[in-house]
Amino acid sequence: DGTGDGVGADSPVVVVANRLPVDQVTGADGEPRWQRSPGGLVTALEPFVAGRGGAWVGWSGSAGEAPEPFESGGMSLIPVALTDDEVDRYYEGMSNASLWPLYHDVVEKPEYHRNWWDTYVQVNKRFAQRAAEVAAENAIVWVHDYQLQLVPALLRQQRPDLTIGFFLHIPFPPYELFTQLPWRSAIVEGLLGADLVGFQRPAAAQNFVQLARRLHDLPARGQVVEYDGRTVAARAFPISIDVAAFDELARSPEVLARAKEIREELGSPSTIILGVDRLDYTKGIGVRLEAFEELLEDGAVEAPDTVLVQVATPSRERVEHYVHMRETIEQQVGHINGVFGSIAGPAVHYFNQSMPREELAALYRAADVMLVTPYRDGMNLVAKEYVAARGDLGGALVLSEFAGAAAELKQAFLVNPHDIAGVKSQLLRALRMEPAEGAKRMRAMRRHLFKNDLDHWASSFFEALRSQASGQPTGRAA
Ligand code: GDG
Repeated sequence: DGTGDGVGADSPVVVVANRLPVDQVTGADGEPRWQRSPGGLVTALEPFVAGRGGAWVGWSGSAGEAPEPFESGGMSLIPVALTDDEVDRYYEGMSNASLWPLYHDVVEKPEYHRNWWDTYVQVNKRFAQRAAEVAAENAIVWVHDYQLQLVPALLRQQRPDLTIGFFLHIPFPPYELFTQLPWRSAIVEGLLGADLVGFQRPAAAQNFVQLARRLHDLPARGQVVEYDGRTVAARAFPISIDVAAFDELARSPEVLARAKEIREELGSPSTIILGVDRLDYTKGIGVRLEAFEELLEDGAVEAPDTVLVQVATPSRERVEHYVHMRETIEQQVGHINGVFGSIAGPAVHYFNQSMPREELAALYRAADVMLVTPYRDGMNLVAKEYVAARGDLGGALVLSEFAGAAAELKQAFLVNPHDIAGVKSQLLRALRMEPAEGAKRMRAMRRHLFKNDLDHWASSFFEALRSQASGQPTGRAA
């Protein structure tokens, strides 16, 4: 790369994430085969990984023996095996019933179990071991998310030649909450193994630096912590979507025709309100139902002239918190429809199903108001997809201040999801807004998104990682 630091634009890259970028499906012949997962993350990272001996280390998604490594899309995919017990304790337990609720401001009470933690350590070691085995000399390793926070330090112990980046997709809590965690020091030390720790928001990066200072007494200048004779940078890299691709999908004749058809199939209501989320307690689905119900009660809106369509994609169905929340939501929907539905149709159209991307795009295009009301969310890509889908400059976005996306989509109708009165009044404003005003807001948000797409996110992270690594006092050998 000309700088002689060995960390160049063409350094081999290894991605380490809980899941591989492919899903195992059963082909028409009944044989299992691999299919690329739909997520935008894969598309964004592929150019950095593929074609330079790059690899992706991750779990296949089913318990039991790991398949042999294989090539796909120019990358070597390296499956990591998890037993049934490990899925229970590392994935559903420690990751999704301890860390997930803790990092989302204890919206639900996190559970802490020593055997979950022991398994988390054991699985993190396995991921680090596999990454250490496959990474070429001086390679760049990019570790993802809360399931693998110990990997950076474990990897550095074995492979000091590597440049290590970490990105956390979910929020990072303040000192006062984080320090609940019985294994708080181990997690911070795990992350400090990286050269660069990336977060969705600047506040999360600050929380991390503060923890390093207060918990570990480490010197820090601005966003850079000194640790173990190196420096560790903490910075925000707000993630995005492939905006152009989503825009194009939402303009396709098929999607436009389907959007029209959706409105007709709903009984041609004058107003469609939409929610799309994984069925997760952080997403504030109940808040939306409550606000909508009160507006119906107040007579401010009427069903089925105004309907709420809620897609709640099944998620983490074996974790107890999720079982409860689903029951509560379904009861709420049943109640609203019982009271406000009619023979002409329900007030709330609820789907506990996963839908094709094209169908989501058509729903975005059909929706007059998009409701995104998480209590806490790292970013929230649904809000960005809605804006990307509205090339017609129609529609309005109601967005929680507690989603990372709120820092960027400033022309949305921002709400505090804990304040039902506020959600109701913002929803009414969005419903009653003049089209010209809506177009102005949408245009501004789209302008921001087109400049800040997923490629921009991935390349800013890599650029910052390279520059951080080449500035290390130890100097990575060329
Ligand atoms: C985590 C963080 C952060 C949803 N239902 C269906 C479906 N989806 C797609 C959406 C969107 C994605 O799933 C959800 O992304 P979000 O960002 O909204 O939320 P999380 O899953 O919680 O993601 C979050 C993200 O990581 C990235 O860093 O933004 O804060 O929590 O793309 O469209 N897709 C399809 N069918 C569905 O039924 N095809």
